[in-house]
Amino acid sequence: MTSKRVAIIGLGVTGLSCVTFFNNKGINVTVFDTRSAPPGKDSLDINTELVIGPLSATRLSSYDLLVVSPGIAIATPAIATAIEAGAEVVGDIELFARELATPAYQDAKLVTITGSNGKSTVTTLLGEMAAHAGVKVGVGGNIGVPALDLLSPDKQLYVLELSSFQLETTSSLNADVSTILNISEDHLDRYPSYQAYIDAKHKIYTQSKVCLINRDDPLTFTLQQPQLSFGVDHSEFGLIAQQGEPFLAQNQQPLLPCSAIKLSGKHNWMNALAALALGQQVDLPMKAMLAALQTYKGLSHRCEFVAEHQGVRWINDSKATNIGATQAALLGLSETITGKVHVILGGDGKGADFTELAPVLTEIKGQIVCFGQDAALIAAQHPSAIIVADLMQAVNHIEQHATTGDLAILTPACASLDMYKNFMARGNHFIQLVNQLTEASL
Ligand code: UMA
Ligand code: ADP
Repeated sequence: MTSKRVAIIGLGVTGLSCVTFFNNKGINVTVFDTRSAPPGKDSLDINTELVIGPLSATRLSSYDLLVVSPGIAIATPAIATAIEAGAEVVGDIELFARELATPAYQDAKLVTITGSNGKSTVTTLLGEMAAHAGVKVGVGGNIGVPALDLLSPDKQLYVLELSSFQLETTSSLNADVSTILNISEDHLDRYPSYQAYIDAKHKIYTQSKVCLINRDDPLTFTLQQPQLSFGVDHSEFGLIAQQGEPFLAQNQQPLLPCSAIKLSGKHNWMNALAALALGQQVDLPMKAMLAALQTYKGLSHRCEFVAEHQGVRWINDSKATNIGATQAALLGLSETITGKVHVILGGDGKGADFTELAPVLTEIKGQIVCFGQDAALIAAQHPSAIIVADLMQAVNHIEQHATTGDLAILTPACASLDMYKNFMARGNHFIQLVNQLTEASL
C-alpha cells in the first residue's frame, strides 16, 4: 500500500480517522472536501494537503486509492470517473477490516450490526453485555466513534454499527456474526431505488461467518448459511408466555421476564433478543448478558420519557428519522396507556413514501400535529392532521388538547436537518419545551 497515492474524500470524523490511520503508517495522503469549512479542518496536521471545493474528476483520477467518507456517494460523478480510470475505492470500515485481518488482531472477535432501526440500541446493549462479562470491547462505527479509532491490540471484541453508506464501500469484513435487524424505507434521497438500499444492507451477510436474521422481516432473510434467528414467536431466540407473562426465551426455555428489561416497547424486546443471539455467538456468558439487560436504560432520544405534566406522559423519540421507527414507537407504546396518543411528526422526509404511515395514523385517537419541510406530505395521510409552524406550536397545541392518561410523543419519521443541526438538537428543544410547560404550571 505504501507506494500508492491515497486520497481521503471528506474531512468529518471519518476522514480525520483515516488521515490519522495513514499517518501512523508513515503514508502521506491528500484530503478533499466540498465544504468551505470542513469540520475536521482545525485538527488536520499542517503537513497534510487539503483541497477544498468541488471534486475534480481529473485530479481524483491521479490517485490509486480513494477513501470515501460515508456522507459522500460513490456515484458522485468525479468519484465515478476516477473509479472508471482505475482507482480503487474503499471506506474507513474496509480499512478497519484489512487491519483487523493482520496478526496483531488475530484473537479479536467482531460483531457487525445493521438495519433501518435499532442499530444503536443493539450495538450499545451488546457493548454493555460484553463489559458486564469483563470482556475488553470497542464499540463504534455509525454510532459515532469511527471504527479505525477503536483499533487497539488489547481489545478482545469489536462491536460495529454499520450504515448502508459504510457497507457500500466495504468488502473484506470477516465478522464472527452479523445481523440485519430490520429493513424499512430510508435514505431514498441517496439511492436510485429501495432495492439498491436493501442490497447495500445485505452486503453485511456476505462478510460474516454466521448471519442473524429477523423472522418477522422477510427483507432480512438470506440464503447464506449458517444462520440463526430472532422474532416474536417461540423458536430459537423468541418470546414465550408463562402464566400470561411474556418472557425472552431461547429454544422455548425462559431466559428473563420482559418486565425485567429496562427498555420500553415491544420493539426493544426484539432488540434484546438480537443482542442475546449476537452475544452468544461470541461466547459472552448468558448470565452477564441478562444482568446487563436489567440495568441498561437505553439511549437518549429513543422513546425517552421526558416528564409527566397534568397526567400526560411526554416522550421524546427524536431519533425516529424514518417511517419504520415511528411505526414501532406508536404501536409499541400505545399498548402501554389507557388514554389517547398525540403525535408530533415532520421534518425532512428524505424522499420517503408517507402513504405507508397512513395505517398506523388511523389508530391514533388524539392530535396529529405536523411541522417542518414535509409537513404537508405527512398531514395528507390523515383527515384530522394539522400543520403548525414549529415544534413550539406543536407542543402547545397538544398541551391544550391532551387530558389525564394520554401520551404525547415526538416521533417525527423524518430527519431534522431542515430545522435543526441534528436529531439531538431537535430532541433537546422538545425536552426544553416540555419542561417549560411543567415549570409554567408550578
Ligand atoms: N459532506 C460534504 N462534502 C464532503 C464531505 C461530506 O458535503 O466533502 C457532507 C455529507 O454529505 C454529510 C456530512 O457532510 O451530510 C457529513 O459527512 P461525513 O462523511 O463527513 O460524515 P462523518 O462526520 O465522517 O460521520 C460519518 C457518519 N455520517 C454519515 O454517514 C452522513 C456518522 O453517522 C458516523 O457516526 C461517523 O461517520 C462515524 O462512523 C451519522 C449519520 O447520520 C450519525 N449516519 C446515517 C444514519 O445513521 O442515518 C447513515
Ligand atoms: P438506529 O441506530 O438504527 O437509528 P436507534 O437504536 O438509534 O436505531 O433507534 C432509532 C429509532 O428507531 C428510535 O426512534 C427507536 O425508538 C426506534 N427503534 C429502535 N429499535 C427498533 C426496532 N427494533 N424496530 C423499529 N424501530 C426501532
